[in-house]
Amino acid sequence: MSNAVISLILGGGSGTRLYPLTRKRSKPAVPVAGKYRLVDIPISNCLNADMNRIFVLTQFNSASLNKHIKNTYHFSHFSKAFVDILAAEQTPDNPTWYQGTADAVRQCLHHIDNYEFEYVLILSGDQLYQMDFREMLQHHIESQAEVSIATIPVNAKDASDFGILKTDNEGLITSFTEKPKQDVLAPWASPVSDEMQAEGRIYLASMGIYIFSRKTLYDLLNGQQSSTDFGKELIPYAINADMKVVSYQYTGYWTDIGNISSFWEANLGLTDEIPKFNLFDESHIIYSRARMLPPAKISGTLKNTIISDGSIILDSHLERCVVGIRTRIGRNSVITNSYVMGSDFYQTLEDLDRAKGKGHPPMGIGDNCRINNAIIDKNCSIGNNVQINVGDPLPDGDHEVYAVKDGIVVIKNGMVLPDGFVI
Ligand code: ADQ
Ligand code: ADP
Repeated sequence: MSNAVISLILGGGSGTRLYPLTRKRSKPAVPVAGKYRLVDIPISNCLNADMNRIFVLTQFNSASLNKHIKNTYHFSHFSKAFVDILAAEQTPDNPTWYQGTADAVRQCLHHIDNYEFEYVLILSGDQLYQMDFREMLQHHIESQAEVSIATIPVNAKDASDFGILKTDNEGLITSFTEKPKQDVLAPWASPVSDEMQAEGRIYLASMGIYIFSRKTLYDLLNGQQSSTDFGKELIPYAINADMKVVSYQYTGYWTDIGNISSFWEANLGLTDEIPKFNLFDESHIIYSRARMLPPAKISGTLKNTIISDGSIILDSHLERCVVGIRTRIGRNSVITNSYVMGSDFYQTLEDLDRAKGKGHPPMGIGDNCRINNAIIDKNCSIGNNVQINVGDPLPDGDHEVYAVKDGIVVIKNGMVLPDGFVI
């Protein structure tokens, strides 16, 4: 049945919630877990389910996304598999960017028209989870659904960030409200298992993962031309129009990583002794670019820390950190609760001389630094004796070399922090 599916990954709108990580790249290209990009997560879930005809819909077509997809997802000439990027494009009929998730899919329909498929799997590009979409498809077929929505129980605090729904005893969705405010939440509680009840997870949330039967998707998108968003308009419309919209309840780990604090937490969660998201599961491989980097070389001390290929860590101490590819860290630095994304390339001796001539430190992190609760974007040069976020809590704000969001300092891509810089 997997051959009957086309997958569409919603790669992101303006990307403001992940700013400044999306300052120079589209959201799907944001590095995650040291060596992957956000888009690798939904693509890998599709490939693991043998659903290997995949489009990534993105608002802008950054060079790094293109390059990553082109360099990573190669398939045999004998298969029909592909991963293609569809960037918002101006056409004579459509002079605008994607106006929302449903509009993005509507504007791409002409690209998928000519393929053979019966179902369209629509995925968000900013979630961390390992789900077998074959089970969801099976459920969609067996329940003769027109639309299936993957759902998960959440607590009251989180419920306002999601589409919340209610079902009948057969799992048919009877009502849906997009991101309800806290004061109107109470009537939206659903019966859940004892375990979920004990955790206060009594609201059934949409995971933003949909399967549409082909005709249903075309009818809805063509019939409701003014609907631009799935959660806000099209899904509530389909339910109110008595279409068969079914809940597929998921019980595994799933988290939305659409903003800086959830992104930071999800990455650092990977350093737990038994992480909720399992990078080591051979039946759910997360694919990424094979880079032929040398192994990491470490002479410091590490606690609950992930180190990616090609890194060089001298005598420093790291605790609860994710360290990305090609990271260089000097001596006597202490880094805690941070995601250091690493570098896209190694500096040559000539590069280093040139940088020195400009008074710039080498790429990576120097000696005697103290860094806490931070995300260091790629290709940053952080000098010696730099302190980041080790003093009083910092207010949110956007500055030239960094931004603070929810108390987390994000050093922008490629920035240079001279010796002694304090944030
Ligand atoms: P949100 O995630 O808040 O809620 P939205 O901002 O529409 O919804 O994003 C869904 C996905 O589409 C994200 O991956 C986003 O980056 C991407 N996206 C948004 N606009 C886009 C555009 N113009 N072009 C391409 N991609 C775009 C949705 C549902 C909720 C549900 C949550 C679960 O609306 O009902 O609970 O997902 O996370
Ligand atoms: P990865 O997948 O390893 O993160 P990408 O190929 O997506 O890497 O990005 C690497 C980026 O770094 C590319 O844009 C590449 O052109 C750039 N790059 C590689 N070497 C250098 C260099 N010496 N100086 C500047 N940019 C470089």
